[in-house]
Amino acid sequence: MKTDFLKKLGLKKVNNGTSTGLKSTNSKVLFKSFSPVDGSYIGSASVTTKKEYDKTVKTAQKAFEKWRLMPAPARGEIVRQYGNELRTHKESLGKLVSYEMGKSLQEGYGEVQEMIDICDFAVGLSRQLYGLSMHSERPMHRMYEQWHPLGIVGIISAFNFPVAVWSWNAMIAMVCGDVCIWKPSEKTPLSAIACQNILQKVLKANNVPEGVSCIINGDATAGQYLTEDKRIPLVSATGSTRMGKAVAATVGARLGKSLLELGGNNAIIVTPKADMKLVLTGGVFGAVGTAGQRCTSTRRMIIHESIYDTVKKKLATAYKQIKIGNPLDPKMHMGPLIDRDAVENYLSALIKIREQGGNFLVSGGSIKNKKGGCYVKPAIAEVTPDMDIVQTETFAPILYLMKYKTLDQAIKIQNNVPQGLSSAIMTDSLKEAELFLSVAGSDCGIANVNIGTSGAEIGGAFGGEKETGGGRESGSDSWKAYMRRQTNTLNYSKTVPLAQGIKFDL
Ligand code: UN1
Repeated sequence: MKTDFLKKLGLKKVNNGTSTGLKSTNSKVLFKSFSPVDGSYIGSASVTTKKEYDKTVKTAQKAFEKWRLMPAPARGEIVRQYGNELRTHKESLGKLVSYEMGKSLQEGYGEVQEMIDICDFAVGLSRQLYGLSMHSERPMHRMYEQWHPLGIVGIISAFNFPVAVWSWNAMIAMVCGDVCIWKPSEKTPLSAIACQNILQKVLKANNVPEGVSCIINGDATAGQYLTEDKRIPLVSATGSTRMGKAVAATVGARLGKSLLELGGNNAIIVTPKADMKLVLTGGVFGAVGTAGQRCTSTRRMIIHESIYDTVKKKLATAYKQIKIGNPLDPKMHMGPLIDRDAVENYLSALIKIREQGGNFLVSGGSIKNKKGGCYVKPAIAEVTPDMDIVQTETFAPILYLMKYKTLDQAIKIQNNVPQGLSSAIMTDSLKEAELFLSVAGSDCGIANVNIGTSGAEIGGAFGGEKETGGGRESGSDSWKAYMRRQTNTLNYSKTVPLAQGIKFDL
């Protein structure tokens, strides 16, 4: 495999994952990144020690003192330049993401495109961090609110979107005046260091302190440095529900803020009024795209009994066309899972499905003869909604099919899981669509009509309810999570009238 893209991204065989990513490291503890594509060793990153972490926080604190005083549109200018750099590096960064994480090349490029898009969004936002003004109940008083940056934002990101999800957080936080410390997944450290290398070049060229964007590397211990640290007012974490509960508990215990984007168990309801072409494209991409490793992946299809057999047949035929192999080959639809553990999880889910009475329409299983050892076949299982396995998120390409009789029943099935991220209905009926989107409809953070559950645009607020964690990132007014609101009352009269009509004369 030709890996000339590594050089273009300033990556060496051993990379310092601490602070700036540019300096050489003294750390003796390294962790290696292997590609799930062919099992090759790509490079190593150094594990951040506690001492290095503390140094990083100090660098970030110092940077914050300067960064917060820069006008927001001037901060936007830095983000604009970063967006341009990403345009230049789209090909090499997209390839690295695909090679290190295993998603298809198109999706690797797509991820970098999301980064570019969020930069554009953040640039515009840098002139729109609006606060309201209110009418005071007292004469000659003015009341308004302003938004100030929080300080250091800790960002813990997952392997499945090794670069885009960081940028949703970091680019917004940066225009808000915050500085960031990023703890990327230990499964994809090089993609993170590449982003950091590119950003550091922009910061340096503009004479902006390097601590505006820092990176630390390691396993859960490095994440814990952030969650336990009182100097980090906000920790934004993406990953499993199990991880999110630990983050929320630790950050909550010190009354810090957390922004959580956790597991999903996303369903598509297919009604008799559905356009079958949309069902197939939206459903199959949702289930097998990124090898089922998106938090928005389609895990369940809830199909009306009158069309159940037709949909089933069409899905089985569509799955026969799916090409599995090296994700850097544009002809492939699906690459490998991230690592051997993920393959084992997938295989044990298949066993549980059978044990609990599920019936395989497409049997799945691992593919042994491919290099790297992480390739699996996508599976489809017919189940009933009450089975335990249907309540759990297995981060793999397994699609569950179930039947419904009435739309109310379908909505109940869709909502009756612990997670609440994304959902969709396929229908040409306005009434069905509106009911699904109404208060009596989907309980998820994302509810779509005639598109699948995955592939959200950056312009909307991204996130979900229940065990998904309740956070909202990226577009709309998600920026408010990265700032503190200050209510100001200003008296320009010569007296001090008290609110609520209280008299207090001296
Ligand atoms: C994730 O899987 O954590 O909506 C994020 C989507 C992507 C983001 C997924 N834009 O599928």
